[in-house]
Amino acid sequence: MRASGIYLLSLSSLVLGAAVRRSSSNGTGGALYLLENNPAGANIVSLGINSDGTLGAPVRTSTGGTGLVGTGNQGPVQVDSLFSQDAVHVAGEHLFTVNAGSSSIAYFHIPPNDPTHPVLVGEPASTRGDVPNSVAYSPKHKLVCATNTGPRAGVSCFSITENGLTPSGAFMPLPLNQTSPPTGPPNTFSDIVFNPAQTTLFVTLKGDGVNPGSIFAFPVSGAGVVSPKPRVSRPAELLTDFAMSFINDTHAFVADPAYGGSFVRVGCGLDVSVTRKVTIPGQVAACWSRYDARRDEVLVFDAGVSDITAVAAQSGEIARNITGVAEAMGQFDAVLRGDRLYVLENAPGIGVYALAGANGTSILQNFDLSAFGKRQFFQGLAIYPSA
Ligand SMILES: *[C@@H]1O[C@H](CO)[C@@H](O)[C@H](O)[C@H]1NC(C)=O
Ligand SMILES: *[C@@H]1O[C@H](CO)[C@@H](O)[C@H](O)[C@H]1NC(C)=O
Ligand SMILES: *[C@@H]1O[C@H](CO)[C@@H](O)[C@H](O)[C@H]1NC(C)=O
Ligand SMILES: *[C@@H]1O[C@H](CO)[C@@H](O)[C@H](O)[C@H]1NC(C)=O
Ligand SMILES: CC(=O)N[C@H]1CO[C@H](CO)[C@@H](O)[C@@H]1O
Repeated sequence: MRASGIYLLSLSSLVLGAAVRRSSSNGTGGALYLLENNPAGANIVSLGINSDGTLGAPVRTSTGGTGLVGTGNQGPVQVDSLFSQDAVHVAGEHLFTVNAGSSSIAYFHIPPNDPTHPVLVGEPASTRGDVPNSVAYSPKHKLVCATNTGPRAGVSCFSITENGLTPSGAFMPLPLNQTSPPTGPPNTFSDIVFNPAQTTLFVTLKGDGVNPGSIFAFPVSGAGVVSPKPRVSRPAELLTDFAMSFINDTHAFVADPAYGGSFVRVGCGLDVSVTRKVTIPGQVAACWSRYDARRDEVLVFDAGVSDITAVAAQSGEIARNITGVAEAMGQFDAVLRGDRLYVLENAPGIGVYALAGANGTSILQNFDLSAFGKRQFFQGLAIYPSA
């Protein structure tokens, strides 16, 4: 009697929950996600996307863990709390993010008919390292890997299962002398990415302010096993190796807030060398980048400049300036889908751009998040569907 009463109660709350959910996601263009890296409890913030690309109201979903804010010259940093790109990653109906404070990776399933309510799959999995700050996924190998930029520094990988994440291989330590919270941005990992063929896993490490940074290239076997012995490259031109964006399997762009960024070539031995240094005039901190395959351009986002720089991938020349939202005061993590570009701003907001149209590039929306949450905790940007 009692048990069936509880059953009825939970059934009615389920039905109610479903009704509320349906009415809150009227957009038909999927969802945009960012991490709220809050030490008191981290969340994925989901914004529904309307068919024209504009954003709807933000919704929080707990990551089942806690965030952590890095330390700068003047105490806890106010923006880019993880010193990274790719704190949130979406592939197919999978979403992955980092719990920097609880040193775990959260894996969500995105319901296609309700993408603003991603559902945790199992419990977040311990990284066996400290302070995970960037995450990558290989669909081919069903493998998730993350950088840990705290005292136990290195890379951890997991296989995805119906019940959550299970460790794949041992923790792979990398030489980094850090604390928790980490002190940065110098001397922290920035980005982790698979090359397009998913045969190699790359990690970027910023230099310490005196010496160049490093790029670690871990070979991935056909069976999806990541070799714990990376090839390490330290090209003299790369000082503050930040976001790494692949153009194809042998060429990538590495953003460098010391001057703009560099095009690099990956050799047969996985050695990484600079083919062209791109100095961006007026740059302040060019940390984030994305490759736009439609226009064969790399877009570079600067924490201190509202305009976005487009660099032609073929020639390596700066192609154009994209006028950014004036109130943005800088551009951070970004994600592209077709002709739509979404950028997390230095200000508490997200800029939505149309990259092609009758009048060229235009600003579609400046979505204000100031009433929603604290800018300090916003990190990463990902989109569903991703193409
Ligand atoms: C690590 O960093 C601390 C603090 O900067 C320093 O005292 C220590 O000597 C470093 N250890 C190594 C092995 O470099
Ligand atoms: C990869 O991209 C570079 C830079 O745009 C280009 O020069 C090269 O031809 C490309 N390689 C292949 C195999 O497409
Ligand atoms: C981009 O625009 C800004 C502001 O108009 C200007 O200062 C800068 O020189 C431009 N950069 C390029 C590469 O055209
Ligand atoms: C292009 O600009 C014209 C003139 O400012 C405006 O009337 C028109 O709506 C714009 N079209 C698009 C697609 O933005
Ligand atoms: C994606 C999204 O939420 N779109 C719209 C849903 O409906 C509300 C209220 O009408 C709009 O404000 C959103 O933009």
